[in-house]
Amino acid sequence: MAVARRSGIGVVEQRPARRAVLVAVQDRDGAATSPSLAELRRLADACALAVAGVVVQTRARPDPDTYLSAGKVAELAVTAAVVRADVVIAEDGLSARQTRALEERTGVPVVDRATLILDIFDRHGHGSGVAPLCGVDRMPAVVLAGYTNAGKSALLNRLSGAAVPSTDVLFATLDPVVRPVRANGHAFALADTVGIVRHLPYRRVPAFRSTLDALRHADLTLHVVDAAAPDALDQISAVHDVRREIGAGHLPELLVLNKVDIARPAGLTALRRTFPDPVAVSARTGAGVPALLRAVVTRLRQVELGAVP
Ligand SMILES: Nc1nc2c(ncn2[C@@H]2O[C@H](COP(=O)(O)OP(=O)(O)OP(=O)(O)O)[C@@H](O)[C@H]2O)c(=O)[nH]1
Ligand SMILES: [Mg+2]
Repeated sequence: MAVARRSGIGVVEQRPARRAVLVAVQDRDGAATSPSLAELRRLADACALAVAGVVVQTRARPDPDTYLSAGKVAELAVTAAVVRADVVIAEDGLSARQTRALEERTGVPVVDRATLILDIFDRHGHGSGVAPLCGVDRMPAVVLAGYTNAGKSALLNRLSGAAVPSTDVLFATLDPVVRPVRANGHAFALADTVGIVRHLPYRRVPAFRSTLDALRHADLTLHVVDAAAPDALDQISAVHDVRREIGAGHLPELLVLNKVDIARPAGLTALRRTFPDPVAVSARTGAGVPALLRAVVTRLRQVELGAVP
């Protein structure tokens, strides 16, 4: 892939994909590290958009009317024109007024990070209320779901090489992420989600909203189970209850027995007896991961979305 650099407008990748310009407002600390801008790049990648330019403004908070200052809006408009951008993607959530202001001044559709994530999960491009960005290039959406502490984030890291915090704390993940994964000639978008626990009114907890959306729109759910937990069977039931409750019970699910490095053989046998076709892995050691990727690709083919050019 040819890569060219032009001063002031970031990296221009020359390939036949739709082009996006990323735009962000960051305080001084954020500008130095910018993990969420790196994530926005990966999201654009998951959506088969080429990042053709990046415009960052250093200021305490976004302008309530125009998101950026007048000078930066002008820079964004020039950048979008120079790279012939198909879309501008903002790191922050945008109000309708900010979106309109940026679209008027750049002449290019403007979306925010949340819309991009919804688009990745929206098979038909209707849910987010905008024209689909991912369109025919959309990758299948695979969701890591499961009881809290099962190892979802650890598995996302293992499968995608990403650095998502994975710690022995309940609800370690409260800001779920999506990463592109390429395996065996196929590509899919893999999403982490917030862990499920028993007896929670999910619909009323805002932090769960994106998890519930992801579960409802997934092409395939990887139901991650802590196979070392003494109550693993109950945890599986709790997750199945939630899936049913939100109307996602009938969608394709692959059961992934995680932590096989520390699970007791008797516990594994009991799980295998109850669930016929699980894949056993260890996110920690990597055992079983190639078989898991093969199983994901096979299941995606079965749901007729696996073949990504
Ligand atoms: N031994 C072992 N530990 C694991 C494995 N996978 C994850 N863990 C540990 O289990 C704990 C929970 O892992 P996470 O990846 O944070 O679990 P999660 O499902 O994302 O948890 P929440 O986001 O809180 O719902 C961490 O201490 C991990 O290091 C594994 O395969 N083997
Ligand atoms: Mg997590």
